[in-house]
Amino acid sequence: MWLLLTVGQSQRADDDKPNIVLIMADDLGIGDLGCYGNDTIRTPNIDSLAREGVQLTQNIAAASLCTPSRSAFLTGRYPIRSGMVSDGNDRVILSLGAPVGLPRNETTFAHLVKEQGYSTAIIGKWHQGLNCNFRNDYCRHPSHYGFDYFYGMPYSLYDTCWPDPSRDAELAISGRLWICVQLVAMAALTLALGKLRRVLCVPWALILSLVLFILLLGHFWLDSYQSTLYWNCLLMREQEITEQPMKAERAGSIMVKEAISFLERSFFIVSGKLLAAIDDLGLRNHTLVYFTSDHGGHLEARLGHAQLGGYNGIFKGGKGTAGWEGGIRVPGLFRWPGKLPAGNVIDEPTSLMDILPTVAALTGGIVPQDRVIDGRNLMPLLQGQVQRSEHEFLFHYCSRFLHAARWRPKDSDAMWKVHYVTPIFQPPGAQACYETTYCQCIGDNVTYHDPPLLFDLSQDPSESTPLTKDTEPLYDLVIHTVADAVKEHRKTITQVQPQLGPGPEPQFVWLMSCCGVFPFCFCDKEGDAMWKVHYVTPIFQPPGAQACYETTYCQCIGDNVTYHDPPLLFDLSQDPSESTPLTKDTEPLYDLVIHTVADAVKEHRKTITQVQPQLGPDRNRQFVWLMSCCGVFPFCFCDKEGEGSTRQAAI
Ligand SMILES: [Ca+2]
Repeated sequence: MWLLLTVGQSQRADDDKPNIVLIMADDLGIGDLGCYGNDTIRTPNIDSLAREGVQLTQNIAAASLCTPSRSAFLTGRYPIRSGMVSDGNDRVILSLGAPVGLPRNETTFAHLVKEQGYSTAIIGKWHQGLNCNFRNDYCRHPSHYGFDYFYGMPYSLYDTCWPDPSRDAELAISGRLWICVQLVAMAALTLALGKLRRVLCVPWALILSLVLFILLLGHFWLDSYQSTLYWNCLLMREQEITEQPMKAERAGSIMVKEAISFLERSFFIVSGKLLAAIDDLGLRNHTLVYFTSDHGGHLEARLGHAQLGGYNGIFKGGKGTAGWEGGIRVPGLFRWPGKLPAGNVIDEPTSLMDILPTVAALTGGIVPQDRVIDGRNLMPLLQGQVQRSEHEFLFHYCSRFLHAARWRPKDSDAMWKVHYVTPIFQPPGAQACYETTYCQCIGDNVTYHDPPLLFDLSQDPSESTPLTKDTEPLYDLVIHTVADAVKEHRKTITQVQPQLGPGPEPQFVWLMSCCGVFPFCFCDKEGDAMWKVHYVTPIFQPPGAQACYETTYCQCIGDNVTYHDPPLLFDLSQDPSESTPLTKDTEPLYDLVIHTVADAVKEHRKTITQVQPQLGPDRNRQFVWLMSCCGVFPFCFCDKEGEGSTRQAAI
């Protein structure tokens, strides 16, 4: 699932101020991409960015989970500075009913470029909060953070948002429970009225027990109804909910369409996928494209033995592990033809927080001066003007707890990494935290290291063998230098109110977004129709069958087909099994669709040239002199295969 952050200029860009397209994948592991060494998954479009631009091999997310990583990406600041952390193990916003999110006084890169006259849009996942005091107040909507346009998920794409056959039964039961509640309520009401009017002779105990039964059923119904699926899995366009619950399986394609559509509105593009669309408009040389992921792949996301959550290559850990590279080392690709050298690979440490100052430098935006910005302008490094990253130190937080730090000395090729806290992988022997779904930050599931663990990533990128005083002469120097840097860094941290945790955030039912009349929140305004028009259909036989059993195959013309005038119409997005034809009464677009498709058929027919059919009546005649023969006709028998190859074929 992609997050597409598109920031475009309202007019055709001049050379100095490019259009900017930032693409952030969700949970994509660095090992998932061909340009980072994956040889089983084909990622040609992303690989082309590496080929035509600059590839960062040590691009670091500021956190290993969605909410804080994205906060840091947007603001150029460690999440601890904006309060997008907790005092416990809870690190993401867990519900749209929680009155938390990115504080409004934070400045995002969208704010900066908007001030410079850019049009800005965010398409995809937000996950930075939504409401503050009441339903649909949208106090933390992207529109308050510099984005002119928003389409996507205000929350996230949790497992519960995906169609899950194992949930079908639960959802069906929920629906039936609601019917039961209504039926029993009607029965109780009828009995009570009958008793009061002295028409029925039933004991009050029975009526009372029915009422208790209703309350019980209602409780179960509400319980299932309050699930994430209904309250958190939804799509919005600007400030309107367009789909609740969201249909996750089609959300990805809608996002891409929306991203292109935003470019179209800004640049009059007519067709093509996102990158192709940029090329189509001739904006290739005027557009900076950045590709990254919010953190490493989710190792614990598995179905049986099948890995679902991404691959982090040689790096240890994944989504949720704050210190190990697998959680925080992400792809980093920049393309700006003519301005950035093609095919350049940079092994210096860079951060997702660098985007804000980089974008500011490119657009003339002014980086906020009243707060600490942790990111650095990457342009000198990307353009080859400097060889070294400005990040001598980077700090790796788990929530508000510092787990590790890296040091890139200015005068050596070493890449030191010091771990103060590491998660305990479970079960024993595992390489991830399968028992807790995500690795944790504090408590019994982590190990506190004193002395700290030390690695040199330039020699041991997979952090397999900690260095000691015996194996590394610089051990003491490195440990002390990094400890001093941590101390200095901590002095720059101002205490702010944590937005998250500890413990599950309070969820308020009056904050839950709703596209109908609460609690009946269902809508689908996406209009992602897939029309299908049938002019001729085969007649299934025998009557009542669902195939052509009497003719072996269904036929094309003649008595065994039905000619439809008017044609049959279905919307496959709503009725994929083509069970109920739409009519003028049931589908307002009926005429429009029928005529549009008829026109398309007419145009298509114009492209068909009459040629002699190869098949069909009389064409399938058989001539004995055309029959192949391995012997002397008509004695055509042979077997030159041998048993071995037969056996092989059987395998
Ligand atoms: Ca994520």
